[in-house]
Parts: sequence; structure tokens; C-alpha cells
Amino acid sequence: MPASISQEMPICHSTFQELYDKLVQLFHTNEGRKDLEYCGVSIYSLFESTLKATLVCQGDSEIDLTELLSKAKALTDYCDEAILLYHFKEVPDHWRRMLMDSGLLNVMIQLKGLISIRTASEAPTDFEKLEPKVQSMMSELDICLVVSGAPGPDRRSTALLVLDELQAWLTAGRRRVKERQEAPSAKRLKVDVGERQKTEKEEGAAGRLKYPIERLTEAPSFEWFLAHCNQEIPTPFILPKGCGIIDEWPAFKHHPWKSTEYLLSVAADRVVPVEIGSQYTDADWSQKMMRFSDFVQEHIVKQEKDGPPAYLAQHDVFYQIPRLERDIIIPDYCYIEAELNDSYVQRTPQQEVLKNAWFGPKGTVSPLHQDPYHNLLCQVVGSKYLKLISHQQTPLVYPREGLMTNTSQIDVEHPDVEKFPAYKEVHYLECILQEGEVLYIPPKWWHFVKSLETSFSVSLWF
Ligand SMILES: O=C(O)CCC(=O)C(=O)O
Repeated sequence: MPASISQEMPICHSTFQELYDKLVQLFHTNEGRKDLEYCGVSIYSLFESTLKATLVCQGDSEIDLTELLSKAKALTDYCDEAILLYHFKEVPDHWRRMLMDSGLLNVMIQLKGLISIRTASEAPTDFEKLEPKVQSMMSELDICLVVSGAPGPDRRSTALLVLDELQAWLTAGRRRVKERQEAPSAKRLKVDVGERQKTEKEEGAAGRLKYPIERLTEAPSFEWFLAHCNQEIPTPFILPKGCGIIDEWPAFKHHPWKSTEYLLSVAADRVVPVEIGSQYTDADWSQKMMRFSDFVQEHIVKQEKDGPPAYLAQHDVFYQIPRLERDIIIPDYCYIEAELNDSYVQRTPQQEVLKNAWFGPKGTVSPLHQDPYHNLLCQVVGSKYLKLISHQQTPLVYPREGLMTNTSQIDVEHPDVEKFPAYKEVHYLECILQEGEVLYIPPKWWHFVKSLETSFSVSLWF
């Protein structure tokens, strides 16, 4: 992670200049972009000539900048089209590289435009004028980052630095505007994501569970955990709050994920993939890229009752927003290197721990499915109900055919036992995973998950 230019210092107009200089440095020679020639001579020359013209352009001519911007935009649009022609695993590197570089060039031109608006950004009106420009610049770059995967030397670190600094600039600007608008006594209380629904929480429900998953009283030793995972059929268990596994995560302390104010200060203007619909097995389910602040305002703070639920699900938000990665600490258990067997047939790519965020309002559902890895599901905010079924009983849960064989046909909340009679015989385990707890889910165990209130969890697959 590159060092932050601004750290906690007041953010001013010089942020734009520093980021622009960083991009000039990145594109300083064409060493790192020889392979862009594979995109064809016309695209490659359009990129190189636009870059050259950007570097020499004085920035005070709006016409020049508008023309340059439309060329950079044409390049990103062209790359998007080219990428769509391939299956996502087969997109040639040069198209992903060109998309990332054109996205960065696009930012460079817009930064030049911002630098030339010689306003004192301390004034709220100036900030309000620049805010939408910075927001749209960030959205465009974020989409290039997510779609391209940011290949190429220093591209990812540079794009993340730009996004992080612009986010800090916006957050600081908004704080200043708010401070000016509100007398200290009139300051609104911040809305904590988990707080509002506490009364609705299914108090005591844990006691009513029929087949509860075992809750350990303390963290087991590393050796015990390894031996447990190496069993032919390891069983799930819960590591309690306070046992020291995740209690020290900054996400519970000085960077509280419970606080929408904190989350927005880190990621308000980032664009993230959000699932829309009751569950991914439904016909009307879809995914869309959404500004994080819109997702939080519409689906977490307001908890829109009308319309389909939205879920930021199974997304490696930590790769996209490394500042959030600093809020978690991967437990040592994830590095045990358990033995492969019939249910654990493959390790994660490069044996890395696969981290995913699951953030959504009350009522999000992950339908009954199985995953190939050991999993520590860490509950950071709110609580979730989970039903687990061992893979030995796979025939009783009627896996789907085709591309979704890891997903059951059973609607756990309303099982159709006429159509799926064997499901009546299934033995299951269940739990309400509370804030601060960690659930171990063994490989291939079927699991159904429903949030009981606003919830933010992190799954760690290993
Ligand atoms: O929390 C959820 O909604 C699903 C979690 C999950 O499926 C997993 O961790 O593998």
C-alpha cells in the first residue's frame, strides 16, 4: 500500500497537483506499455498521441481539455466493447492493460482541468462545485480498476493511491461544509449501522434452536485446530466473542464498521458491485455497480421497505479498498495448510486466504450452497442465522444441475417437500452468529444464511 500523500493533514487543492505529478511519473516512459501495441496501431497511436498532448497542454484551454477527454473516453469505451467479446477468464492482457491505462489517462486530463480552476477550495461553494467532478472521476476509475483488474507495472498501486486521496479530499471537504452548516449543539447523532434494529433482534432465539452448533468456551490451540480440520468429516463450531481471535480487529475499535460515518469516510464515493434481489437463485436477481454511499443511504440507513433487497455480497472489497483491509487481521488458523481429502480437493489459488465482505440490511439471504474451502466466517456487525448440512447428505438437498451444482434447489424457508421429499430426512445444525463471533464452516458443508439485522461479515477461505 503506498504511503498516503495527505495522511491526516488538511486536504487542499495541492492534492490534485500531487496526483497529477504521480501520473506523469507513471507514464514518464513507454517502457511499461509496449504490449499495448497488440491492441492495434490506431488504438495504440490514439493513446500515445492523447497522452503526449495532455502532457504539453497548458490546461487553461477548456476546448483542448474537452477534446482530450473525449479521446480518452473513446479509448475506455472501445476497450469495454473489446473486453465484452471474450469470456471473462479469456480477455487478452493487452485489452485489460489498455483499459487501465486509458482510465488513468482520463483521470490525468480531469486533474489538469481541476488544477487550472484556481479556486480556494477552503470555501464551501468551491467544494460543492468540484465535488461532482471528483465523484464522477472516481467512479470512472473504479470501474476501470474492477473490470481490468489493474494489470501492468504500478497501475494498481497508482489507481488506489488516486482513489484513496480523492476520497480523503471529499471526506475532508464534506466535514468542513457540515461544520460550517451546523452549530455544535445542533450536530446530528451519527447513525450506527447495527444500532437501530436492536429491539427487533430475535432476542432469546439462540436458546430456541433445535440443533445448535457447538460454541467453544475458548480459542483452541493451533494443533487442535489443524487436527480438527484434518478429520475426514470435520464439524462446524463457533469461536466465542472475547476469545481473542478477532476481538482486536480495528473494525471493532478505532475504525468501527458499525459506524456509517466511518465507512463513508473511507469509501463513500467508491463504486462497488451490489446484488439486487431476494437471493441469487431468483429469476429477477441482478448485480449492479453502485456508489457505496448510495448503497448505504438507500439500503442500510433507510432500509428501503419497497423494492428488492440489496446485498454487497462475496466481494473482495479489501483488494479494491486496501484501507478496509487494515481493519482486519487474518487469524493464524487460516495458515494451517490442512491435508487434502475427498471433500477438500483443492487449495485456494496461490494458497492465499480468500477474503470476502458480506454487507447488507436485515433479511439478506444466501441460499443453501457449498464451497470448496475451509471457512472462518467472522461476524463484525449484527447477527445472522445459519443452517448447516454435512456434505454426506448431499443427495437430500437436491443440488442443481448445470453451472450451479454447488447450490441446492431447496428454498430453506419454504421447502417444497412434495417435490423434494428426501429433504425431510436431513440432519442439520444451526446457529445465530452474533457480533464478535467466528463460525468455522468445513469444506463442502451446505450452508444457508439469513441476516437478522444490518450485518457486516467477512469470510476467510483457506
Ligand atoms: O453471509 C452470507 O450471506 C454468506 C456467507 C457464505 O456463504 C460464506 O462465507 O461462504
